[in-house]
Amino acid sequence: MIKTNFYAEKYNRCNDIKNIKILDSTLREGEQHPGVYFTNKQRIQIAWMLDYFGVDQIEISPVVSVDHLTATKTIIKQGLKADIVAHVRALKSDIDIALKCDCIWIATYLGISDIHLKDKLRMTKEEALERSIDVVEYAKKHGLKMRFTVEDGSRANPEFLIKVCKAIENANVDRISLPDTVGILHPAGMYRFVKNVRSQIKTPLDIHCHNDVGFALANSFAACEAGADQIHTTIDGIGERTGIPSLAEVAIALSYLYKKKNDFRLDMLVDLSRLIEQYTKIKPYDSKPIVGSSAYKHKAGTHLAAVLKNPAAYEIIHPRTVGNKRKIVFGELAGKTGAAYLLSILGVKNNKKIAKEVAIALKNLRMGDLIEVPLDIEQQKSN
Ligand code: HCA
Ligand code: CU
Repeated sequence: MIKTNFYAEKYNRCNDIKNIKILDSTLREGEQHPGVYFTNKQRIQIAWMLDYFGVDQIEISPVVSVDHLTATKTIIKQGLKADIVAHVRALKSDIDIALKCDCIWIATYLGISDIHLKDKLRMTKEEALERSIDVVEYAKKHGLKMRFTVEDGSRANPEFLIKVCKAIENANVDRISLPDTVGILHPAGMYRFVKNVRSQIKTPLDIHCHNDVGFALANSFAACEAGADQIHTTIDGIGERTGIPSLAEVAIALSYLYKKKNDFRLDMLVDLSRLIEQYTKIKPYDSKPIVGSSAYKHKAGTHLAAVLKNPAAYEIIHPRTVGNKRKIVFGELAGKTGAAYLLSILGVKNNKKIAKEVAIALKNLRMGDLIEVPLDIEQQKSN
């Protein structure tokens, strides 16, 4: 069991949460992010790395282009541990394309909110219900494992949502995805939304949260507390508009805050993020949790003084655990301890007076962050 803090762990205790799985959708939702397009070689490499990292399912859409169809087929042939889920529209013709890939898992989606039915699909509720049952029966008849996504579920009439869920459950759907497609719910709202479904439906539930207001991560866990057992992520959280929760944040929250046992190779998280940065040219902002370049930088003099004694004073997880690096930043906030440390790195030892003067000089220079150096205090102590 990973220890973080006795008291915090008491606050965080959460008995009713199950073992949560991760479906990564970098290759499907991620490619819906503006400007993102992977080559097939990149898609295959991303799938391998996600599998090695330890996600449970990897989602890709074979219907977007001929290239995507080839990528889906090739990735399925690799025999990875993770299930490869072919994401398609709720159309028999799309399911036929998925079947050509020799997939075991498919996911189909159909908008069921009034706005999607009326203005996007121009369909009545009865037609949508019939279509949902039809596609599930069709997929099951072909021996597929199937997830059905009630798209825009958080804005759908709850009675209709339950009606669709019950009908597809009766048709033997294997999983149901409850998406907050436009990121409109807050965590308590998400809890009630999922709880209502959970109390009437037995089928395992996925949760797919969009981040339009910044609640995607919190909502995903609120949904799990209400009974969902698989969270959708992408590397760095890329996706339509503002995306969905990032794999790194979900994996770390699961392991450290919710204390769920898993075999994730957490030390790959920064590598995964850098890989996506290289392929998409989208640099994660520096303060992005876990993978950001500032996630383990310490700057204020009081922080430096504490971190030099024990980094846990300001870090809950060792940077090496997630593949990141700790750095200390010397500038106008460095203070005496920071200045003394800077001097020691430069070979000037035990000079309190100079350290004081350097601290004042750094402050007077008003140049912000002058210099950054890596700090591997554990390594230094062991030398
Ligand atoms: C989309 C829809 C979707 C589907 C989610 C899911 C959403 O972008 O086409 O299949 O679980 O946000 O509703 O991504
Ligand atoms: Cu989505």
